[in-house]
Amino acid sequence: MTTKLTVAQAIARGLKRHGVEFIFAQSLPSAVILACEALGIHQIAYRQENMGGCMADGYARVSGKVSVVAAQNGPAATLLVAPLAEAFKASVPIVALVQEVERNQADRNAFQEIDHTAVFASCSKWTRKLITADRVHDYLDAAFIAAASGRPGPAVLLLPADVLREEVPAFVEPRKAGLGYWPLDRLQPSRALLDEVATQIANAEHPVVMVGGGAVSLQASEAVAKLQEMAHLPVFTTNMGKGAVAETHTLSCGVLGALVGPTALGKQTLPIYSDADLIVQIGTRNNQNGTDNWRNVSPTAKLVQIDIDPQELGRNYEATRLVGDAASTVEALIEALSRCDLTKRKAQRAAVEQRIAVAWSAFEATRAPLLSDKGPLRPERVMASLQRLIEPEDIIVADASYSSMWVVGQLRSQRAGSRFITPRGLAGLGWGLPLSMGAKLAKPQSRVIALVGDGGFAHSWAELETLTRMNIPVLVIVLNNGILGFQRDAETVKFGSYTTACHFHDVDHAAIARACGCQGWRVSDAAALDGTLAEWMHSPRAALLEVITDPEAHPPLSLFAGTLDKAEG
Ligand SMILES: Cc1ncc(C[n+]2csc(CCOP(=O)(O)OP(=O)(O)O)c2C)c(N)n1
Ligand SMILES: [Mg+2]
Repeated sequence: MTTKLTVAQAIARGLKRHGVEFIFAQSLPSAVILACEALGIHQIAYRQENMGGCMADGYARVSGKVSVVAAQNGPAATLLVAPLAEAFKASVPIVALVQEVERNQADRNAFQEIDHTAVFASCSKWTRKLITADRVHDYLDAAFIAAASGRPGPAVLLLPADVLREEVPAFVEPRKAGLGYWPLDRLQPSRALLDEVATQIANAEHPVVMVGGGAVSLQASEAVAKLQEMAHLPVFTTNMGKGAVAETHTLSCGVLGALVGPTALGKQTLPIYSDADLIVQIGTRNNQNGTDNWRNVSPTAKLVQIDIDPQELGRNYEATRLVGDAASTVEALIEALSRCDLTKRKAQRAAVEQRIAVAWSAFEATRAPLLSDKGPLRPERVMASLQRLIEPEDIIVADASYSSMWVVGQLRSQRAGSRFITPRGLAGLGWGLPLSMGAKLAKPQSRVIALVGDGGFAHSWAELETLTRMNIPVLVIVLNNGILGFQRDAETVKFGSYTTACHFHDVDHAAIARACGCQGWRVSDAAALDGTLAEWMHSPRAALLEVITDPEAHPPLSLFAGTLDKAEG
């Protein structure tokens, strides 16, 4: 039996075949969204494309599925550039379905016509236009394959409005495979290479592991946790890798990146990393922030890099190349290690654990004064309140700027695979709220909390209405210090002065939330903070908690060494 389908309907069916449950959109391309809704694919109707793309990002990061965002041609399409750029840099698979002008209107100055291929060239792995109805399945599947295979990232499928209305010819066979998950292929290096690396790990004097954002899926986290335990290896993570292991494990050294100032954990743990003669890196790009300006990696250390992207291997340091997906490569490495004599590792374990325990205690001691109940509240105090209340299944999301640093530097992950989501691909402001919305849709049973600065949050206020309308019960904690904190501080240390942009008029964020139908509270003292947070944890709903925080507080970034952070003790 053949049912005649339009291209738009065929696309909706294709999305269903790939397991798509949500499409982040604002009604456009209308034929596609109507067809999706008719098939039970829920439209998460964003207020602005920037945010919609970022919701799709959060959804893909947490669900392990390829997410789908859709937009109109022209101005709407250009607003997708920023979130796709974040996803491109952070390796998150998103399929963007973008309407294109009708074929016979191309290059005639049609309304809202722009060269989309050029627009998306810098921020997608793949951008193509569907130009005939008979190729619809080929192109839709190609988009999913581009997004989810190899190093994941965004793929853009351009859909001319007239093609969407055409019927798919009867001779076109429907496809059957579901391609909506990632990584699509589980590649592994050769056994010989894995055996060689396992022997190096067994015999090294002081091996360590550094885990990045490429290893935060549940499967990869479980594998890394197993590697840590069976081979007795100290494990660090990058900002994006936070949560890959339990930071309460005796061999966990927490996050190491640019947070190495006086009150940072990194100040205490950096020597453990610098002393390494062998560093096993899993899914990390050795980027600027992750390595503190490429300073943390000892020049004498040997590197082994596990990465799905062959071009990341050896980019900044020479490394033994283990090309493969994090989960299956680490699992294969564990197998190779089980064939090795690990006596040396076992013998060193107690001393390594002791060194790590001393580092954590020193960190706790140096930050203790910052956790005071006295106002104005420090963000560290807010994080301490959160730490007391969160459970391992909760998902913590941060906006760019200091919020990301408070989350990665102050919270302690309680289990392998717990999720801390930071927009460290490009660190664009405004991503905290939409990332948290995508995360909540992906894992509705988890409580989701977004920590945002007042500057960054102003990019996303409008989506508070989406929270209410779509019933997405996340908590947004706004750290209101009244300033563009990082901007002010970075300019101060670089120029001795800062521009007039840095101070804001007083904004009542709680009132904005209430106006959009969310709960909204504003607190400035410790008791109210703790009480309100506990109340929300007990009964999570779409809400905003605005905390008035100390504008003098800054996280202990290396950038401030010797200036804002004076003589280091
Ligand atoms: C889209 C975007 N615009 C500008 C910047 C540059 N920038 C980085 S941090 C920052 C200040 C952020 O202030 P706020 O969100 O209030 O956080 P705070 O540092 O005060 O905690 C700015 C302007 C950016 N990262 N992204
Ligand atoms: Mg601020």
